[in-house]
Amino acid sequence: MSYTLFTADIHLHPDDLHPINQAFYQFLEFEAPKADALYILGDLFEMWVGDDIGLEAYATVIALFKKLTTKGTPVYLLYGNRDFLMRHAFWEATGIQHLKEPVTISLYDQSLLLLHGDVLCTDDKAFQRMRKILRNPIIMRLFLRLPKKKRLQVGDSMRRSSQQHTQHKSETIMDVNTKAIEHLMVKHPRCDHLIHGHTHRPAHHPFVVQNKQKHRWVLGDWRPETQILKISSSGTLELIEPKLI
Ligand SMILES: [Mn+2]
Repeated sequence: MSYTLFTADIHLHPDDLHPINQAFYQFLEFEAPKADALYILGDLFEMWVGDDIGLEAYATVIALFKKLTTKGTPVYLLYGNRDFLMRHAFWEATGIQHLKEPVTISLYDQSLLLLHGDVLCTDDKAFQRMRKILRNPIIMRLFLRLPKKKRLQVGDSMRRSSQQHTQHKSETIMDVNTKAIEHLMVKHPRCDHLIHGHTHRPAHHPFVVQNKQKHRWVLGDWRPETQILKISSSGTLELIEPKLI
């Protein structure tokens, strides 16, 4: 039976020998080619501060993606809160197709709604304020014009402050907001399944909106055991741990 795979939050490290990178490379080489398609719902990279830096730093995975897409497995990706500065050279080098969130897709007769998930964390006001600034097209353009060294410095300091930020916040503040989910589902009434990552709390949450049964699937990260979503052509959805050789 054919199937499609969904993953998120791999947070690839620039060091090829990092165990997460190794696990993901194995997955791309041996598991992903068996699927009809692969969807990556954000935060594939720990940090992406420009195609000129990233394509070099992540050369191994870029080549693996190119091989996968060239051999005929479509790969789709939407931005995460860590990696939203991939531009033309990235799509070109990998053959990955860019999706803009929130995106609805139709798969094996099911209507799915996909997003990274950070926009649903509306209780974290400081995070949302920062997000708005960072995703401003003018700010992004100015940032990408900075010299390489400067971009790496800014990226590093943002990573550090994000780590501190998450250490001191309560679990509830950093989780998704129920109202935000309801609002989103009302806006997309045909979708029965919402799939996202970001919180690193893999789970299946059935819920009801306007008397209709809905499902929220949260993807896991890759630390250490991962949870990805498999949707079979028969219509079943399940969170699975990919076999890594
Ligand atoms: Mn994230």
